[in-house]
Amino acid sequence: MNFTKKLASVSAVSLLALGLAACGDSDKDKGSAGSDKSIGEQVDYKITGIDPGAGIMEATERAIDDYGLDKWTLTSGSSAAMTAALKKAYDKEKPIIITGWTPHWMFTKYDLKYLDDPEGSYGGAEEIHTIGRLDLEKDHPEAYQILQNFKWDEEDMGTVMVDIIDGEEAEAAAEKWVEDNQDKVAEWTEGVDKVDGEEITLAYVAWDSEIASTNVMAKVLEDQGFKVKMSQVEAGPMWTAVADGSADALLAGWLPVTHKTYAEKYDGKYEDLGTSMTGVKIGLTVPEYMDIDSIEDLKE
Ligand code: PBE
Repeated sequence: MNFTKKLASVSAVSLLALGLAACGDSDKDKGSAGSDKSIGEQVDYKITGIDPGAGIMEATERAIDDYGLDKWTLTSGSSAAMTAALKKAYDKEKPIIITGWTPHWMFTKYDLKYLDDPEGSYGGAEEIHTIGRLDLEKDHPEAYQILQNFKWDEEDMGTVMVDIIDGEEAEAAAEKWVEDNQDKVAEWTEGVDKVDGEEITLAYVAWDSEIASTNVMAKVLEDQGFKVKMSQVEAGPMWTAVADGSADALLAGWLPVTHKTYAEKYDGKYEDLGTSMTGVKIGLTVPEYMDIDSIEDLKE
């Protein structure tokens, strides 16, 4: 916590203390630090989610079940709406519970923590897989090779994401990362022939992490001579597009848990081209200033 923030919370506490002294009895409606309301009451038993097709939404419904959170609801919207709600709550140090994942710039910009998940509703360490359509190797061997070689880490993706949230266009942020990381790109493209305008379609969802990865790969493939189309869709249609061959690949295959339902539904209709990142994670996320540590604490 930085000094200004500390000052702000100190003064909030003393104002609250003054208020209590003036009222002479405890005020149960404060709904923030110092409140004796349960976390559920403070946030109206609401978990702020993202687009309905996201795997983290399915995992959260599972968590609601696994932990017996009968009074709780998961609201859906978009990742942009969720991070806007987070900013609004965070700026006022209000309680909020969101569906978070890493890598994501929100963990860079705010002090956040995952709630412990002793039931394992969200799985453990996840990986991001690159998923190609059947026959991609035959039709576009050069793209196939590059997609198979694609590997980067949390810091790489974080750099692109933070540039975007700080106001850079996604394409420009990706271009900058590619320029600054020619050694990594060279590993992906080593020994791969250039092509002349072959068309490649990458399907993706407007999740911050996938906006970053898809723009970077689009730039790398373009530099290789491909004409790349980025097709922004919802999660279900993204998997369908690769399974029915209308898209060539997706970079957003979070497995083994997050996209398990999609991966099983389309089993045999795609090729797993490998892992681009390991040690990624999804889970319920709250600001550090909230006084809870585990999903179990939501039962109270
Ligand atoms: N995410 C980001 C996605 C996968 C990538 C965690 C929001 C999901 O939940 O499906």
